[in-house]
Amino acid sequence: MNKPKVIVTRKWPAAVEARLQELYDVQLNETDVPMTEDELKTALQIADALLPTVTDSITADILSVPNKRTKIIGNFGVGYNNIDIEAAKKEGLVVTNTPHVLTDCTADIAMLLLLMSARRASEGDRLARNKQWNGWAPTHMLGQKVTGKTLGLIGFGRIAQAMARKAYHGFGMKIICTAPHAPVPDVLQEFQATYYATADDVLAKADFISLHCPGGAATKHLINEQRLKLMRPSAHLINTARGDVVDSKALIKALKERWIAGAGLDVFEGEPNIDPGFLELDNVALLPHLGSATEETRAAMGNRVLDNIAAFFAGEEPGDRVA
Ligand code: 8YV
Repeated sequence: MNKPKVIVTRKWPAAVEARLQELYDVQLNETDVPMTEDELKTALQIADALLPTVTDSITADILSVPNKRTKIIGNFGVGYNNIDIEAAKKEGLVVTNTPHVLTDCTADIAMLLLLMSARRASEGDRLARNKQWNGWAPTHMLGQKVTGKTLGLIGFGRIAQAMARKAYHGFGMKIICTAPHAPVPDVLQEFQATYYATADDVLAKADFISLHCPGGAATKHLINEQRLKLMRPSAHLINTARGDVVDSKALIKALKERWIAGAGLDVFEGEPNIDPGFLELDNVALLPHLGSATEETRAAMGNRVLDNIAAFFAGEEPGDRVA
């Protein structure tokens, strides 16, 4: 039997690419240059499986290309707002993602940004590098204490719970959260967390807000000017979810006019472009979408995609099917 044809849109960790080469008739992307819309359309016509990432926008137009051969899209990433899921369903395509394996590393980055923002780490690093440090002083670069403060989680899925675990056990933080559905009492009990029905309740009560909801139309600009004004002037906003959950212009205004104390961002609207307004501000820590960027996690994500397509080609239900 011929091996299924698989197209990988970006460069993956070497060990996973080697496994792909053993198992499939695979087209890798050595140059790592993202594929164009036309290349993605052609890929759907010649491959049995397409393996995209967050940088590939798999639109309804691409998915409706005639004479498709592709039956499964194995997304390398837990978030799948890069794929038009309704259109994929309409085209009869199976779509999978990579949950669980990136939970802790993404929560680590959220915690890192929380600490960076609270303790003014980016600003301090810039000061040291630019030789502007004149020496220790009792009132120099004071930030905010983290231990004992209230962390408000918007969304309470796997990554939010991992963040709650680190914050509660490691930093003695008080946990409050909101999500579309109230979590089961056992889950809240682990962190003595309090659930609120709306984001507005959490925004007003927390010292740190961390976003953990999916991207897409339903959460676009969830954090807008009006909601930023609900936050405390001493509060910080952390975003490791998706850039478009936050209205960038509103956040820049909030940081500039000190409606809030600071922000830590790993994701951006229209990334890799970052609104230049952020670059002029000292009270924002910026990371280039590093949530899952560890050697262990990126390999595990690739292997998870392989498990999903292997199940599919064996005629079984893939473990992480989202469409
Ligand atoms: C991934 C992420 O690296 O998995 C996700 O949803 O945001 C990232 O951590 C990226 O999506 C890869 O496609």
